Amino acid sequence: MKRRTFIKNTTLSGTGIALGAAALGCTENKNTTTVNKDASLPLVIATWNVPNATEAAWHVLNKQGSSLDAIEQGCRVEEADVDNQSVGKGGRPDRDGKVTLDACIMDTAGNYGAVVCVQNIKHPISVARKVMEETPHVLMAGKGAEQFAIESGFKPENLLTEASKQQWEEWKKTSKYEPIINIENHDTIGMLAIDTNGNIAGGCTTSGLAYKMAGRVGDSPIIGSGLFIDNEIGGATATGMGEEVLKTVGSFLIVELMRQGKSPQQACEEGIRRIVAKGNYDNFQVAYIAMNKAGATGYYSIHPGFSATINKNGENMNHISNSHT
Ligand code: SD4
Repeated sequence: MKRRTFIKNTTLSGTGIALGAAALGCTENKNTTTVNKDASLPLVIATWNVPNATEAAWHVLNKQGSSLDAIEQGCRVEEADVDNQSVGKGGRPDRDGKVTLDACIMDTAGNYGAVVCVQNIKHPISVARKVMEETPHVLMAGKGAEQFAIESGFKPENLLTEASKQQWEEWKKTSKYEPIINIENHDTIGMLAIDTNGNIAGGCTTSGLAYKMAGRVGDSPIIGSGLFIDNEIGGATATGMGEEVLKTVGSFLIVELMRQGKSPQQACEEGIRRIVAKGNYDNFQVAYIAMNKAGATGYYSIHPGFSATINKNGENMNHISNSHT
């Protein structure tokens, strides 16, 4: 029998109540529920505890900005934060000591741009947006992506901080290739935003699995896996062991499940179920967040320890996720 633990949400009522309220177009206000048609818009949700990122996104949304601008601004906050060792500058390197970044973005029209394995550029989310908006392509890799970024005005810089370098050197002493997500490597930011016009965009940015093999790319920059947006239905994004998300095309699956009538929460749970159904999930973590056109949200993970940050009405709330185990 699988153990199923329900952890109380830190701030809001239980997920079911939250979803029920959102489905009704209501706001939750501590102990009361008030009917208010557009109360849930605008709104931003991101993986992990990233209040600075969701706040930056909220500021864009609150000024009637687009969900796409909100996503870019929100993701940039984590990319610039050297204390977040899973994203941007300060990210943990691959096993050769190189920081290689992956990011993607999707707009409300279903356009997509991404960069994979790009070095020396702190803001891959912005390069991904440029790929989407200024090239005929959708996905650029490695040196070519870096060259495109530099030609577009991005300043190359060393992304390996002293802290990440020292940890990598420590790791090299044993050289045990055992990257376990959620213990040594989390905080990849996946973000979904819905603006006042009800349009949804999303982004995902990461330095990937710590001490990965050179050239390894996970789910985060891959359309349908680390992120998928269908502005008619909603969006989903992932964090955790990218290989498992890729094999189940997790984010696309979740959006399609919402199209078939599942709530964001139900869809995230089914996305996780597809992974755990294969067995052998003890040593890795995967988590999803999702949002639908009504501004209802969902989040779910394989193991405890995952949380999602939601900024609604300018107020950040970190929600401890329920999980399969
Ligand atoms: C990857 N999904 O590269 C990313 C890693 C991650 O929190 O999400 N870390 O597989």
